Amino acid sequence: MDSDLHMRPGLGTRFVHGGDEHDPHTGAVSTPIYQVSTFAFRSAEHGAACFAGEEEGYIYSRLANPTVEIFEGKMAYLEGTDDALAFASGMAAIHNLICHVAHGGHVVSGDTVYGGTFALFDHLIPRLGIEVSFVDTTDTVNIERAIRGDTKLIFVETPANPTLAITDLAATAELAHAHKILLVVDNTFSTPYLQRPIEHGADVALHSCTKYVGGHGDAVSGVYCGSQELIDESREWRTDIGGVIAPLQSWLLLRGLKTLHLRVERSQANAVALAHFLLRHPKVEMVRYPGLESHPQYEIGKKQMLGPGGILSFDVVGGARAGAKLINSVKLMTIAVSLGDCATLIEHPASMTHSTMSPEELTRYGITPGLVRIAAGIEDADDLLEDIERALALM
Ligand code: LCS
Repeated sequence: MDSDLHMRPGLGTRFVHGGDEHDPHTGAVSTPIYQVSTFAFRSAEHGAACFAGEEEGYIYSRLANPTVEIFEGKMAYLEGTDDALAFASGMAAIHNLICHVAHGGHVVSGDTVYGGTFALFDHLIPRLGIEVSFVDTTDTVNIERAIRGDTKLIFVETPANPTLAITDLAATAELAHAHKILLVVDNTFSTPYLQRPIEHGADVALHSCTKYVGGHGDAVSGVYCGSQELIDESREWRTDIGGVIAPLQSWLLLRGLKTLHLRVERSQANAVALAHFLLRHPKVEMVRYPGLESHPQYEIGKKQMLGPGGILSFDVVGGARAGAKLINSVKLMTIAVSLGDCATLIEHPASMTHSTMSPEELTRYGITPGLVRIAAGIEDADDLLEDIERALALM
């Protein structure tokens, strides 16, 4: 951003201008894609000095790449952290963070998280000697009870996928710091436009950039933002484990960020319209959306989020069979997992995104058999309402 601009520009301005300067060599307005795996050294001595860390210079794109660094810098700017590190997927970001912060220790995780995160925490990470306790983080008493002497971090999704449960960030951060452990927030659903966890005391803000950051359903990637010390350590782990983001993906995400505030506003307006429509519909049993006063953590959501976001879930009268019929009956909405796309996506968590959980776990964590999740896109609200109204009329 031009240094003449005042220090705290509006949010939209931050998304358009913040963190990515015009290319200093050419003045290119769009960040160049450094589609390159390796970088030439001036001499043997120069190469040795770069490897020894005595001279600054790019070496190899698994270690660092200019396009990737610009994306990471922009995410750190938007989340308000010293630095950020980007990965080939959201799951690669979570894996890196958990392995390097929690190795040999214990993690307290929210009990409603994306099904892939649950599988990593419940099925795989314990094999590496990392224990995970799943608790309902909407009540900090549950978190406090689960903290042990070897707990290294608290991991929460807020709002959570797919129940939209909200965790009080400020209260959880206070608890984490009293025990000298990190609070990691998966901020995928909110984006740094609607919620900036660091401002509420969290230590790390993490994203599946596959969603709103990219925003066009064409890039799988992830990132996390935190202190310089943390990110420097994480970089060492990423260098040796791999899972680095590609330059082209970074460029797609930089392009996505320039319109994120507009897309999120529109997606949210569509979700608000859908939530209010579904709330009144006789064939719908329960609507879970942070923008409804009936949401159990409505007040906390209002306190820490700029708006309720673009994702909602609900139960259709008649359970799983009715949910499937509804999903099969929509015409405009696309039956697909993922979220934060321009197109509205509809899915069935119990058999799709959260099928990594057993029927008992689904019940325990409030993912009912008939739950349907809609991730609103940026179409016209009237068309989405007509689509869902027509589909519900067939039930
Ligand atoms: N965190 C959250 C909150 C997510 O929703 C997802 C993916 C991830 C992390 C993992 O990111 P990825 O590796 O896919 O980039 N959520 C998905 C979903 O709800 N439908 O499909 C993927």
